Amino acid sequence: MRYSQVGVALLSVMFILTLLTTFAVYMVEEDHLLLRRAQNQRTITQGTQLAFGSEQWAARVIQRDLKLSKTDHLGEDWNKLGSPVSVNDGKLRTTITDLHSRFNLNNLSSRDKVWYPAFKRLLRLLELDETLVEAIVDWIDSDQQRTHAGGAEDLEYQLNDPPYRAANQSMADLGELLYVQGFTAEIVELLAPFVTVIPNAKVTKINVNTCPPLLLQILGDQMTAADAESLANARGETGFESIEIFLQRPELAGEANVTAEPMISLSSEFFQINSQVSIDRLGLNMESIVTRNAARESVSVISRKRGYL
Ligand SMILES: [Ca+2]
Ligand SMILES: [Ca+2]
Repeated sequence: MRYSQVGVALLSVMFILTLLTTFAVYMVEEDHLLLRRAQNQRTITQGTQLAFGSEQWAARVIQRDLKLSKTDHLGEDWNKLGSPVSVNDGKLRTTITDLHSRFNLNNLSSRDKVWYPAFKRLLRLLELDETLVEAIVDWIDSDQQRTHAGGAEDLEYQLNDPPYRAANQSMADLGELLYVQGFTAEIVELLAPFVTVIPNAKVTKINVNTCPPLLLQILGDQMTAADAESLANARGETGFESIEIFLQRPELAGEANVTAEPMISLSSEFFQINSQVSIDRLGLNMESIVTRNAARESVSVISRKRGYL
């Protein structure tokens, strides 16, 4: 048995243990009245508990990963979840996404020399208007000065119907982008696979072991799609082991070597756990953002979003 298979088997055992704890709560006598309303309520509670069980389990997988490697890459156990698991009358699907595999929009709090030009490159590669970045900077920065003609502050948002104001602070959710001048649902959908919002003022780097090739291409102005593909392939099954090895790659020779350095990492701190529960007629999706502290070997939830289908 390969090591990774042993790893996955162990994860399943951990998962079952977590669920047993959850289900102990539901081993209660059947309600004789069988009121549909009570049943619905019970299904919602049970589904919610399952989602929390899934979150707890995934958090343990992320925590356990610290003991297995110093870097984070796509060949690791946390990235192997996703198969639906049958539980009692329902199904549960848990997935973990490394949020450092995306561009954190909260890095755009000013027209800096690192993230601002990199985001412009992303917009260009997606064939979007580069000045969209100006509106994000204004949305996040604390002042009321438009940074550029493409920007927008209270004065511009007050003209909308209904009028509203710029957030003037870091974003809390990707959905907020729909309020930023120039962004439409189509643009947000196009950007979504490559960007994230980590509800934290801190700048987060891009993990080059987990990000899509398009984000490798924004590391330098002269990078081509072929360079990015070649870099992604060079990660192999276990990813790059050091930043030095990565920066020495021929694809990054010259200017990209300098522009890439402040943007990249090989390990991650923020992850998103998705717990999809379907039980009875209920569909529940819970998104939890967690932060992992390597020094303390701890994982804690910083935000949760729940939606019913
Ligand atoms: Ca790891
Ligand atoms: Ca502002």
